[in-house]
Amino acid sequence: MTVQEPMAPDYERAVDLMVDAVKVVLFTGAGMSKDSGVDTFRGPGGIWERFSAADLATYEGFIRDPAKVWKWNEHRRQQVAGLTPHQGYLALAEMEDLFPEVVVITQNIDGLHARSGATHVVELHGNIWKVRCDAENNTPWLDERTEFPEVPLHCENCGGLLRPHIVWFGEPLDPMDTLAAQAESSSCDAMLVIGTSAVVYPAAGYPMVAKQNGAAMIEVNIEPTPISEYADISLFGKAEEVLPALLAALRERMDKKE
Ligand code: BJW
Repeated sequence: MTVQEPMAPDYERAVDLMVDAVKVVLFTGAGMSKDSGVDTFRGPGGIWERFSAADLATYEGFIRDPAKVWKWNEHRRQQVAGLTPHQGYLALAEMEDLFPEVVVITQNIDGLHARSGATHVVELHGNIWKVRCDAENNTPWLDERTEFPEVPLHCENCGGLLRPHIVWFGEPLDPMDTLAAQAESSSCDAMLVIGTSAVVYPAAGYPMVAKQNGAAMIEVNIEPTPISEYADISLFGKAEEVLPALLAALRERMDKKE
């Protein structure tokens, strides 16, 4: 599908849907980071057009060639380390001033929500800045190196393979994360669904959990997705433009109410 010109977003309607919310969930995907310079996975120019998901995003691919997977992730770390969260990220972090409870549920592994100041983030697909030992299957730890002495990385404790703390295809998500995502989605008053193609499960199911439990659903994307027909409104445009505008519209309405 080609990228369409953004339609005029209906911010007033979105504000109506959000303004009285106590809990807001911000559900994000790769499109959220696109405007900071991180590639999306699908669509024109997406990662899966140039790289093999079977090689780079499955456990079987990792065991076949761990050095290749680590090299790719070293490259992505270098890319992400040099980026700044865009204005849309800052707008989402600022929403914490407007609502009693704001929770980010993200499919992204780049850590940009935390870097932009978000305080409550559930990372469904892991974090590229964490590693764990494949042999010991232990608790992941932070490893923020952008250059590795060797690839693949090995565990200092047992000599086994270290792996990125990323959820690959066919792997279960951390039950603590899915429990949190289910609980937050089913108890929120409004969910913003930003920059996701909504095709990867179980993550793609959480917007519907929110909707089925009575939350308003506001989508932000450059083009329609499978979520669009269930959304109360879709704001079509880039995250870096739509989110600051939405924040401004929310602030204006809230200031008037005071
Ligand atoms: C913009 C923009 C701008 C662009 N502004 N917007 C049910 C049916 C069929 C299959 C399954 C099913 N349930 C499970 C499966 C299997 C599979 C799956 O869902 N496959 C589908 C693809 C068919 N799911 C899994 O395997 C999951 N595990 C699992 O189910 O385990 C079960 C199990 C239980 C018990 C024991 C064992 C197993 C795991 C999924 C892991 C996903 N991992 C990845 C990447 C890992 C690799 C890596 O990064 O190193 O996570 S895949 C990739 O997709 C990445 C993303 O988080 C994820 C979602 O993508 P996202 O974020 O939506 O990005 P895109 O690129 O798809 O979309 C970008 C969007 O942004 C687009 O809409 C653009 O329009 C928009 N956009 N610019 C705003 N400027």
